[in-house]
Amino acid sequence: MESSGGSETSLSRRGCDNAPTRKDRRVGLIYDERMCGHYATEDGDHPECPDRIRAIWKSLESCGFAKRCVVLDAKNAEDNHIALVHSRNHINLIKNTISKSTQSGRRRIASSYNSIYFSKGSSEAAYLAAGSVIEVAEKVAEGQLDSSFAIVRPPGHHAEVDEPMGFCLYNNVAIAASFLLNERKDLGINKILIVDWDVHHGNGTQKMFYSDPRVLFFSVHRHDFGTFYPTGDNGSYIMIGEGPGVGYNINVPWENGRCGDVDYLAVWDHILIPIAKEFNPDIILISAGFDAAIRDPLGGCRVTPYGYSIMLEKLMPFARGKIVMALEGGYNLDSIANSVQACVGVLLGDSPIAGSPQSYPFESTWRVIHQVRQELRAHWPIIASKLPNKVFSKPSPQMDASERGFVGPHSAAAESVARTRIRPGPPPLAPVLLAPSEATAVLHQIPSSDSDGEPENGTATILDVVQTLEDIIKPFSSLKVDEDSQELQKVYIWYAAFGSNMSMARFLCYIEGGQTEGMKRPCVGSMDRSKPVEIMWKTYPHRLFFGRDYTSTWGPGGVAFLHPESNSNEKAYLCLYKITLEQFNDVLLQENGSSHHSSHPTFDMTALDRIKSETSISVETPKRGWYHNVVYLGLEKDIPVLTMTCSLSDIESFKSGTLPIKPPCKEYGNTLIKGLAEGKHLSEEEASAYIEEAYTKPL
Ligand code: X5A
Ligand code: ZN
Repeated sequence: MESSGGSETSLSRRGCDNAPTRKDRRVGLIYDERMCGHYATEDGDHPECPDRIRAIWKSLESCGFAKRCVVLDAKNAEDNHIALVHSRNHINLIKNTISKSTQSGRRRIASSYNSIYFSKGSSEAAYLAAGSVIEVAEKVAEGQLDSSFAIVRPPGHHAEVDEPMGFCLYNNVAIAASFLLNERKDLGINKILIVDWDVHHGNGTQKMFYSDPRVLFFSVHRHDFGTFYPTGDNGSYIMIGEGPGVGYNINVPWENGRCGDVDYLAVWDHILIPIAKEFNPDIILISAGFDAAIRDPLGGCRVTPYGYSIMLEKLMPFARGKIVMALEGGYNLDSIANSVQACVGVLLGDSPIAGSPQSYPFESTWRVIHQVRQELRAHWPIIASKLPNKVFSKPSPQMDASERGFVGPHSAAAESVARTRIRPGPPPLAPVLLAPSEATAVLHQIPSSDSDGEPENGTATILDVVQTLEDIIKPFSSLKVDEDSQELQKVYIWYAAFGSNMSMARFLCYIEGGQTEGMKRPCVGSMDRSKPVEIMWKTYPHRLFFGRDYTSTWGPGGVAFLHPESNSNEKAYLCLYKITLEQFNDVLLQENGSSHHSSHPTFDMTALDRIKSETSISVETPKRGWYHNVVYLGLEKDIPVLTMTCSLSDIESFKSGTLPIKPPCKEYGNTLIKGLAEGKHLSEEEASAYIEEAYTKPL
């Protein structure tokens, strides 16, 4: 692609192709091809690949940004600087062991770590990545540069004191922070804010500064209740630091994927920015992963280049603009190239790229923001005020059924507009997303009823104002993040359960998250956490049976399947839940062992149309579990009845004995009986006889 701006992937931006009228800020850039010498030798498709930084560099060159920046040479980090955060043992591993080993030796060593590969050039790349971040951080701290972006790999934020992890060898950002604080005291950098917006938790960085109040570490990441990489509790919001560092570690753990611009901006407005004001950093280091970007294959989130540019723009007023960005993750080449381009434009001082935040923050976003603020309120009084739980009443018809909850989100859009339209003067760069209580302050003159900002008597007044804003809001609400899911959540189906999901409590785990007795691990739940709107029991002339020998939910034992080839001698009891097609997709994903919510539905409207004539459809799920065969069981009150079971070829294998027929384990069996008894068509005795027959009678 040429630098003339004809590139399809380059962003529309004033000043991208033409020189801006005002003088560029001095922005440092580092890129070095030698960092491509680190690559996965066994796995040509490894997401953390050399082309990542090549794609970024190419896009910065072709849009003309590279020319407008100060391009610096990459530098090797010195061992004594690395040793500020890593053990000598770890340095020895990266410096000597992996360079001196044979390829098979490297493979063996790498396999003893979590998500790590090594190649011949890994050591050199790791030294250049760490050294380059030090280099730009030093130049920015000295004032030779206003800000900078280090396009480095391998990434760093998962690297622990004594071990590489999660594609990371040296913790580049932590090393640079420690370097400024300990080796360049003369530069007067006493307080550092590290913003880690990589979609994964920055476990390594957190640990390195956990008791250090000079470093405020802020990480926003998918946590999915501890099931998302790097898994466990370290990324939880309760991890706020220790000793003198209490209050200086802030985690914002998403409960689910699909978070996008508005979710991140809500967190910026309600947590990060107020606290950054209070902390008043001398410099900001950004662990800039772009795996929360839309279309990233690992992240499952939806941040756009516009979103990243606003997140960055909102940090520019701090530390007199001294911002050092270092690449972490990000695995869709186009997404990372466009996102970095958007950020470098902001650093250069260009006017913002076109875009607008879409839709409203998720209900879960407000929940998480609330939890984080509660946890940190004692340390940061600025966020001590309570975010009210329910301020406005139910959304109006055109607003309802939004996949994004009505608690807060509805009002958030209103407030955005309120600020943009009601306030005098030019509209702000980006809508400031306000909590409902803070909205009342913006729409001042409207009395708020109590100190918690939870209006009772004042509700009508606020609602009136919101109502009058409806017309202005409409253009906002019609901007859809994901056309598909907007459609899916308006379409109802009956999900017919024949296994443990016949027990309402068990099934609700797929909707609301959590686990019931006997389950080995919790579910993430659906994006739409509303309960089934109707429940009905029915029998079908199909055969229930139990096969295979293990489930991740229940452990060892058989799993319930339905043999859907109609046989009038058979009778299966099914519990029908009326849920949305979107919820059905979320159930389908969880049944097939995925903790992800994919942004593209597996079973969409087209599939729903098709299944009526084809009877069953095998769907693609990320992990392809045992329940990927969606079966159509007819209509009930004009609504399609769907269930999910194994493939017909699996059924053949069960018949021939290639796959085992097995009874369910005790906990699973109990839940099944409980579910059937809830339906009131069977007594507990009849239910257990029905279950027993299902694994004793031959198929
Ligand atoms: C830096 C980064 C992700 C590791 C995922 C391992 N690491 N499954 O994004
Ligand atoms: Zn990541």
